[in-house]
Amino acid sequence: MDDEIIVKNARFIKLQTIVDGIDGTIAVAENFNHIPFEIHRAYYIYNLGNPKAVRGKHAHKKLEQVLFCINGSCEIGLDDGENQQAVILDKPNIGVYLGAELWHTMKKFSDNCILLVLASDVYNEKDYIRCYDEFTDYISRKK
Ligand code: T46
Repeated sequence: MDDEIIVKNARFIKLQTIVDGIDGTIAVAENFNHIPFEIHRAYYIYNLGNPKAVRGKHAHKKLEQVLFCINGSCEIGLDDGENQQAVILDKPNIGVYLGAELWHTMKKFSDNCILLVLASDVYNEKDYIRCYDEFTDYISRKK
């Protein structure tokens, strides 16, 4: 698995943590500080007990997001239309930034996985590209 992200419009994000001794750790996400946009929606995905589940399989035209696996682990597949890469999320304070126009998948969820997503906008189905051929057409039209 790669330590560096080579696909366009993606990078790892490390949250500030405050280690409170044996009593726990706090991870902090602030707009335009740890998170490179203003957060307009947060959602989380859980009950990921199906080992064959593959989520995502789409790109967004404009939406920016940061994904954190705040419990357990999973694999995020990234594809900018030219480069493909898979990264593992398994630390609650290390997420992956997904900019616009990035095909992504989420899979290999551990039983206890909880995926937290911070998003730059509210839900809008019109922002999704859910067909891979449409995605590659969309990317090449913008070149
Ligand atoms: C993304 C990845 C990382 C809503 O109605 N409101 C919402 O806020 C969301 C997130 C989803 N939905 C509906 C849309 C679909 O009918 O829930 C259904 C499942 O959504 P989707 O198939 O897009 O779920 P994932 O897990 O493939 O993708 C989600 C986000 O939808 C997406 O924006 O980038 O997580």
